[in-house]
Amino acid sequence: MTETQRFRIASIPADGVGKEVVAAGLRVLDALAANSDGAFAFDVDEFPWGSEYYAKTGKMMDDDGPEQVRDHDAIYFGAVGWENVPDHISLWGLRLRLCQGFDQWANVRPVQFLPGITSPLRKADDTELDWVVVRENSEGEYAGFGGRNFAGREGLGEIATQSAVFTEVGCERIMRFAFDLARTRSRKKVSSVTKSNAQQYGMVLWDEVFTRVSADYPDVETESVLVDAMSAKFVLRPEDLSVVVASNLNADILSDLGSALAGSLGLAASANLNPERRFPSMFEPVHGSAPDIAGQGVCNPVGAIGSAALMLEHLGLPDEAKRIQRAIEATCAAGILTRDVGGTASTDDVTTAIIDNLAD
Ligand code: GGG
Repeated sequence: MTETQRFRIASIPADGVGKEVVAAGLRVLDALAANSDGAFAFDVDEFPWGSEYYAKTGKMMDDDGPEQVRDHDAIYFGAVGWENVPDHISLWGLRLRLCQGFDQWANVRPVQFLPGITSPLRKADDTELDWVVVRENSEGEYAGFGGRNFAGREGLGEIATQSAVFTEVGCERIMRFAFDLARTRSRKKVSSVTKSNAQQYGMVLWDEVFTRVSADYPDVETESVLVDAMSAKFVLRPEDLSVVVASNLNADILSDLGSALAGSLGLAASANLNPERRFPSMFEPVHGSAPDIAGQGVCNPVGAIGSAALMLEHLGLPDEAKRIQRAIEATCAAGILTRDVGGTASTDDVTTAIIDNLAD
């Protein structure tokens, strides 16, 4: 018998529904491993970081937190944000500390239209829709560059600046990532999104790098679209999209719009990748901690379970990733849905149905 391939996963459920959906995703991974005839297994270390940890320690994670998770094969993350901690402290203290510290510069966010889910988009009834938002995840508007002047000025009060940082290297690597991804898809097209008419420095650099990089991919169609026009296009001409590459903030907003069009934010999966594999990559649902429904057992686990599938693909288990994806589709098609997508099933019901459908 061949030796079992073991994967070390750092699980960080963090806040609110993050705890419920990560538990659901881990159940699915356990079920897959149990049925693998010893081919692979997951050794999961859970870290208690998040807003409750902050209430006890004054920190979102340990000072040496990144060191503690660094040797893992991947990080499985839930969601961050709770009312006891200002949002910018919780985001920068945990999620962004990991994304930026581990140079997870590519954030891949597929927008998938699943069978059995009613989209608010009329075209979703009869047009095949599926695109991927590739988010620049290391700089741009999230560079954390700026300051506040507490002295204030007569009549003006306090002053704050927040600068976006665009580097040629940062733009080029995310664009090449998007083009390489487009080459693996049936529609070979990359749409680049900026607001370069108004933001004439960083985003004009982005446009110029896009033009230069495109020349190396003559087989891939391209377009450059302003973010306001792209928001309209998500609604009006989504069939024309395949890979959409955008800066940190623009892609964050667009991917929420895409998930809402696909039926719910609860469905959307995401991968924060360090493509060079110098650091662990991190997999998490796009949604946040959803305090309004947290702890009730009703949140949608599909985004987190889809993120576990992206993690398996990254770990070199593409067939198992496809099994999870097919099980998600079968479960939705059978109408086993949580209430955000019009159903009455609980988080556990949907998770159990996905596990049952893994066998097919
Ligand atoms: N699971 C995703 C998550 O926790 N997101 C929290 C959030 O507020 N994210 C903002 C961002 O990533 O820009």
